[in-house]
Amino acid sequence: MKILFLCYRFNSLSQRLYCELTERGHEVSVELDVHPDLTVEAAELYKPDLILAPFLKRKIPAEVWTKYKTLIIHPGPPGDRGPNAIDWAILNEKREWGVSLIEASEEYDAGDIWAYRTFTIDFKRKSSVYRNEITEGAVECVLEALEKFENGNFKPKPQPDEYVWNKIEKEQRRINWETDTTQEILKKVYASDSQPGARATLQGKEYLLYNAYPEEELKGKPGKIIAERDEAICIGTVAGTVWITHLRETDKKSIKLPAKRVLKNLNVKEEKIEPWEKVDFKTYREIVYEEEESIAYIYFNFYNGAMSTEQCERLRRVVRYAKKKDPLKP
Ligand code: THG
Repeated sequence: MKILFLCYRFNSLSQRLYCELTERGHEVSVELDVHPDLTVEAAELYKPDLILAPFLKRKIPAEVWTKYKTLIIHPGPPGDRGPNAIDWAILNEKREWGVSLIEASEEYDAGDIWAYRTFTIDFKRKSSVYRNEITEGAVECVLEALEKFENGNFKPKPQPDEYVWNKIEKEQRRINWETDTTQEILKKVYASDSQPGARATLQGKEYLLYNAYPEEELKGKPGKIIAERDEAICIGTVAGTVWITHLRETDKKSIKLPAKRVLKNLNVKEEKIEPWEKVDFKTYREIVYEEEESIAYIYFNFYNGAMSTEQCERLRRVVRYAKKKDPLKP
């Protein structure tokens, strides 16, 4: 089949679907959403059998979806509509969530359902839900819908009673150090993970916060930075502390970096934990070394999957430790 992808960006889900479909012999063309006129033109030039929108924020012009069957991946269960769907799911502590393949219509996400999957999400960060549960579910939905479409006699189902989300306002992602519990702080950072970040004041200035971890040992005053570890910072809450690994200044040109590089005058204690130390409380650990039945395991959970020079060096140190240790010779 000739399939046209309409996407805001060729993101991880779009790339995954591209591979799944081309591997099955489909011809896929990708059109980025630059302007509605270009979308119309792309459809007219390519004349696809089917249009898929794996990751799209803007309206597909009626000229397109009335002429070509157009299916949209929505990161929520049937009946759920609107932007920031996963963010809302996390903020509202939903346990049951889903992904739907919705036929494009005039109203956002209000069209009939071609396929959907449901799953449980237990207090996870947005990027993890998107890249795992949503992506796996979306692939299954798309393959199922292609079969239904090729068979030719499938009638998609109207949506159940809808719930329409609004766009989340900046203020709803703001951390209030004086009143938010650690759980509420984690929730706001998890819901805003990767993009756009949770807002908070640190050292009298506003920042966007990313990648939070609970901490059970250290204590500190709400909103005060009390320690650092591997370029992450530990901040006091009303009842404990929380780790934040990445920060961004709020102006448009700034970029997300390890917290210690963004806060130029950080002067707090380094709370070091060696990767091979046994720790039985929740905390932030960038690299963990474990041994089991003469096998050494090194876990390195680097944010966004890219390594900085410093992280390479920290990892190399642990690899050296493992090599020297030679667990085969007790
Ligand atoms: N039909 C048509 N086009 C579509 C969809 C559709 N394009 C993609 C879209 N679904 C994906 N879902 C949504 C749902 C709601 C909103 C955007 C995409 C939305 N947007 C706000 C607005 O336009 O005012 C802006 C929110 C934001 O910027 O984040 O509400 O079903 N034809």
